Parts: sequence; C-alpha cells; structure tokens
Amino acid sequence: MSDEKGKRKGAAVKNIASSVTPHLHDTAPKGVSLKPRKAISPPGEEPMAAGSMKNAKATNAKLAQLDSVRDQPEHQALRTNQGVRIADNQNSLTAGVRGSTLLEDFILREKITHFDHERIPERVVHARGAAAHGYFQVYQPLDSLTKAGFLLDPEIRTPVFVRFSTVQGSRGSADTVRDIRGWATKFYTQEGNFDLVGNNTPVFFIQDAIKFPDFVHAVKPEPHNEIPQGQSAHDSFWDYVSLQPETLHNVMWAMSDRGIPRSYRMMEGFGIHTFKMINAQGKSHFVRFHWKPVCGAASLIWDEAQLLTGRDPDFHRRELWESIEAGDFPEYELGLQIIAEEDEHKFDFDILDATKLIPESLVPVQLVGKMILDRNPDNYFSETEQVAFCPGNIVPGLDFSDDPLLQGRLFSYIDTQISRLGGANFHEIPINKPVCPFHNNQRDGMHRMTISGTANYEPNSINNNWPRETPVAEENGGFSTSPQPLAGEKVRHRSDSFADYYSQPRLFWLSQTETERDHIVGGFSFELGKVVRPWIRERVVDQLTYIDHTLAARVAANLGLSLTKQQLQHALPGAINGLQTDAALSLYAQKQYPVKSRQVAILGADGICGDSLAKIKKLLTAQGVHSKIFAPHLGNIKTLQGKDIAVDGTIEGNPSVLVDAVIVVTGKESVATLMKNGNAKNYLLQAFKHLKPIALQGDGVRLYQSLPLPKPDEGVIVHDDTKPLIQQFIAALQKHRIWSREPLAEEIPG
Ligand code: HDE
Repeated sequence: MSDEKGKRKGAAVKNIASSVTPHLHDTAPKGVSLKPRKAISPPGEEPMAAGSMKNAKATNAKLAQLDSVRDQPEHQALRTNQGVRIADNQNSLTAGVRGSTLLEDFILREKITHFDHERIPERVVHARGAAAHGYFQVYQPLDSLTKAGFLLDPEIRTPVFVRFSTVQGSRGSADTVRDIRGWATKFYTQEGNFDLVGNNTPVFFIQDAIKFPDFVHAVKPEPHNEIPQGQSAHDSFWDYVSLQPETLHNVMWAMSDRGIPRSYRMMEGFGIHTFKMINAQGKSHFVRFHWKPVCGAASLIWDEAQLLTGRDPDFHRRELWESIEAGDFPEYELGLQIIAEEDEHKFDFDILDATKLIPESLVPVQLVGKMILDRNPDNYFSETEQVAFCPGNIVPGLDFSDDPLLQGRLFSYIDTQISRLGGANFHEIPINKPVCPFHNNQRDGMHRMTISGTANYEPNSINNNWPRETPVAEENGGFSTSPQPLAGEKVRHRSDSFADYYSQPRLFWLSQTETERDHIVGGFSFELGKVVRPWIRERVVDQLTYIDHTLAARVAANLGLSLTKQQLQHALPGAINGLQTDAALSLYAQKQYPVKSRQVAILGADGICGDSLAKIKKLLTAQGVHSKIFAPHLGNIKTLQGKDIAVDGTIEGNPSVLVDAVIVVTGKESVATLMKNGNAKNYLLQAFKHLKPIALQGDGVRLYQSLPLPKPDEGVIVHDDTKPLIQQFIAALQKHRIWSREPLAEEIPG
C-alpha cells in the first residue's frame, strides 16, 4: 500500500449502533470543527452589504463548464435565432403604415412563436424552489465506509447545485407556508453525478411508492376549485391522514415549527431512506444522510409566517440570494448515521421504513464534511427550473436499500423529467451534465445536442469497440451493485415490521419543549379548523389519541370536540429501544445560536444620534449581523450631529416580520417622529408579539412606553450606553426568540 493510501485510510468509522451518546464519533479533524456552531466561518472576512456582486473566487469545474454556454450579449448586435442582424425590433412589417401585418415577417413570427412556447410544465410536486451553486469537501477520508472518490480525499472540492423547495404550492406560491421543504443536492463528482434528493424532515408520509399519487392528490389544492394554494389546511389532505395512520409521523413534523423554517440556511436536511455505502473491499454498511446547518436550525412564528406570505412571498429565496450576494455564505455539515449490516434488525422498527427515523441517541450522526453555497445562479430558468434530480443518480461506492418508497422513486424522477423537460436528452442540458466525460451508445431523441460517431452499438469492430465497459475495481472501477441474497414469493403484502404507526410520533411529541408542544397543538388546531367536514376532524383527533391523550384533548378542545372515555383509554405505545425521548428531535431544547447572518432593523428619523448609530452598526457588523436603517421616508436623514445618513428603506416597506430583531436609537426628535408614525409603532408591537429582541437606547424607550406593551422583559434591552446595550442585545439574539414572553405575547393583537 502506498504512503498516500495509508494516509487516506484515516480514522476507521466504527459501527456505533449500540452507542447512546450523540455526536461522539465525528470524523471532522481536531481544530476544524466537530460541532456546527464552531464550524461557522468568522464574520468580517466577507463583504456584508448585499449588491449584485458575483463572488469572483467562486469557481469550480461545474461553473467553468457553464461558462461556455453563458450568453454574453455585451457589444453584440441583436439578431434572429438564425443569426440575421435585426434593424427594427419595434415595428412589424405591414402593408402600408395602417395596413395589415404581413405573414412574411419572419422576425415577428420567430419572436412571437418562441414566446408562445416559453413555459414548460412545472414540477408536479416541489414546483416552487430556489437554488444555489457551491462545493462540498469531506473532512477525512471515509475509505473504511465507501470507495466513492469524492468522499475519500479532503483536498477535493466537489461542485454542488442545491435546490430548496416547498412541496404543495405551485411555482408562484409563497415561501413561508406551512409545508415540508425539499432539499435536493447534485454532487458533480469525478465519477458521475450523485443526487441526494431529501427533505427537511427525517421521515416521509407513506411507506410504499404505490400510494404516492393518492397522497399527492390529497395534499394538492382541491380539484374542483384549486384551493388552497401552498397549504395542507383542507379536507382532502386531512381525510387522507385520518384514513392512513402511517402519515401521522410526518404530519407531526409538519404541524411543528419544522413546517415553517426561518430560512433555508437554518434547516436540517435528511436523505430519509436508508442507503448503503460500499468500500473498496466490498464491505457494505447502511447509512442515513443528514445535513446540519452551521447556523443552527430555527423556525418562524406561525403568525409571522402567515403575515410574510403577503409582506414578502419571496422571503426564503430572497434571504438565500441576498446572503450569497453579500458573501455571507450558507454552510451545512454532512452527517451520516452508520449501521453495520449485522445490526439491521436490532431496532424496534424497520430501517427500510421511510416513516421511521433512527433516533440520534441510538445511532449518533457523524459529521463528515461541509457544504458551502457561494454562488447564485445566473438564470432562474436555465439552472433552477431545468435542473433534474433523481435519487437513482448514484456513483460507485453508494447503493440503494430495499426501502419500497425509495425503489419507487428510482423510476419516477426520470419519468417525470421526460415530460417536464421534453424528451430523453435532458441530461445534456448544461446544469444537468456531469463534469466527468460521458460516452455511450444511446442516440437521437428530441433536442439531441451531442454529435455522435458512427458506431452506435456494442460490441463493435467499426470503432474498435469504443466506448468500452470498465471492470469493477477498487479505484475508478465501473459501478457494481452490492451483492445481496434475495428469495421469496411474489407478494403484495406490507411487511409486519412496518405496522407500528404511533410509537415514533409519540417519541417526537415527548421530545418537544413545552413551547414546541403548544405550537404543535396550534398547528393541528389551525389546519383542522379549516376542514369543513366534521367527521374528518373527529377522525384525526381520534388518531391523535393513539399518540398522546393530552395532545388529542388539547386539539379536541380547540375544535369544540370532547373525547369519550373510551378514546382516553386507548393504549399508548411504549419506548423505542428503551428511548422515551431524544433531544435531537427538539428544535429549541438546547440551543444557543450564532448570530452571524441575522437581520436587524434600526429605526430612526431626522434627529437620530449619528454617533450612537455608527457605533451600533460597527458592533453588529463585527458579529456578522446584518443591520439596516429604516426611516419614515427614503433618501437621507439628518443626525443630531448635523450629518446626512442614507437610509436603507422605509419602515412601511420593511416591516418587522422581515427581521430577527429591532433597535431604536436615541435622539429626541427622531423618537418623537417615530411616536407619530403608525408603522413604527406597529414595528415594536409585532416584534414583541413575534418574540423578537428589542433594544431601546436612551430616548428610544419612549416609543416602547407609548405602546400597550408589558414591562420590558429579558428580550427588551433598555440602556443609554451603546456597548452594554449591544452586548445584552446580542445575548438575546443568541436565543433566537424570547420564549418566556410567549404567554404575554398571545394577548397582543395580531
Ligand atoms: Fe419526490 N418527486 N417523490 N420525494 N421529491 C419529485 O421529481 C416522488 C419523496 C423530493 O428540487 C418529482 O423532478 C415519488 C421523498 C424533492 O427538483 C417526482 C415519491 C422525498 C423533490 C417525485 C417521492 C422526496 C422531489 C417531481 C414516493 C424526500 C424536488 C418533479 C415514492 C426523501 C427536487 C421532479 C427538485 C420531486 C416523485 C417521495 C423529495 C414526481 C414517486 C420520500 C426534494 O418525480
């Protein structure tokens, strides 16, 4: 074995199925980062102001490949698609100036005809999405697990293209609806494309692919009136849920705060299914894939999420776009749960069942690498819309499991691309092309780009039998499926090991903080409150009694239902492999957040103290916090010290739902103006209601005092001096939201 190979061996990844301590066996080298919070890139190294800057440093094999097809129209003549220079792009060819238009006007016909065909079908699910380019690097060689080249060498930066999405709504729907988020990553590896097509929940609604069309029909808007858009709060969805208890686990996640993420950079991601990794010696392990956001996972408040659908329907895609433009790149660590083949049956559930997660307390997530998104697409349609993901795109060293949901997906994605992207050659669309060479004997079809050679079959002697097969080998070998003995009768029968639908929803419920439980009850109550048919509401509540009696009783009370004695005696499921709770299932159980990338509004008007403002901005920037000055009008405001300061936007146009926290800077005249401004007053009312930190400097406290708000709490920082004010403000921002305020906040009108 060469030295290089010896080095690459690295730390062997052990089977940890029997371990109960999370995050102990991370393979990140010492000093790089084991925990997402430590891995955050220091603020201040990157530009902080959003502009239309393209990150010049962001380059990789995929971006270079795309450069060759990027249109560069500068200093170019306007021409037809046939290359003819156009002299007049304003007037059609007519018989006389007021006469009829002539059919011979090929310039008009070409332009209109192309326009007529600009639309392609949107995705049948996950239609609404936003994407970014970036790269992935493994921390240490994972050769004890896999022979996939991009996981063997920490020096290799593998280009990626990531598309985040909602599931239910159409392409123009709002970002902040309550829904599952899709999270699809295309790794352009040197051995071919690997697509990790996951969601922001670790489980799915159904166990078998044959149910997918029924499930999607039920969740999509109702067929008669196409209502509601981007939401599951309607009869057909809950009818399906009430009749198919296997949906309940993912429904619990969707009704929790996970259904309304703060941003795409603050979500966890999951490959959901069990996959396999195969090493060079042919040894196979089961794995589940995770993405851990370096900023920590956090969500919106439901009232805020609903307001945002109107105030800024593009809230998530804008945040992703602007932070990349500002050089504040979203970062995520790739995590693996690894299970030795011989441990497959050690669990109280079936690891092939996509409605079950593997609790992190049973199998810790090992952080093995990092993904950074550092470049926005140049064209939404060409890249984000035309990208075609498929869970069947894997590379040597990876393999599928027999999860029946996964098996169905392997077929569906290619099939849907053929109609969505107009034929079998969608792999030639630039965003979908691998960065490694690809040659085969597939030919022709709609929109073929490649000019193929003479021999289109194999074996052939015309072209000396090129392109040829590659034998399976430790390195750079052809793909081989991991051998697995199979036997059995052909049956249509769900395995009995898939039959328990209630234990994991209960584990999820019991693992939540009180605040999170309140939100889950709120989520169910809101959605079921929109259901028209009373028997559907009743059946869902009945299902909840098998998960937890308190949960069911609280939702029932909100719906004006009462549970029978018999319902309250429904037996509840027991622990899972001895586990009653798992801290990893809670968003807010143990968190202190990094503040980098957080958005803060600074309110002011003429007469603001310019010195304080400058100091505050400096202190925030040093922490990587983005701050913007909002005033009653655009243009400049005059400071106490007589200087003009440019404002970033109006208070009206940038309401508090767009930011994480708000600061009112001192200045008598400035604060007096704000006190007469309804939008400024509403700013503090809503920020308080949505549990956001509020900092009031000097005179700023008067704005707060003029409002019907309770006495300042731990999240309302009042101070004259800038330094302690911002220190305490940052400490409050690290909590994400001031949860202790929630009971009082509920009394503030929405
Ligand atoms: Fe998908 N899914 N899905 N899905 N899915 C699609 O493919 C499908 C499932 C996911 O940003 C479609 O190109 C079936 C699980 C994401 O372009 C379609 C089944 C998970 C995206 C399709 C599932 C996902 C899709 C629609 C059950 C998480 C968006 C358009 C057997 C692990 C990717 C398209 C993007 C998209 C089928 C279940 C995630 C129709 C049949 C489970 C993130 O092919």
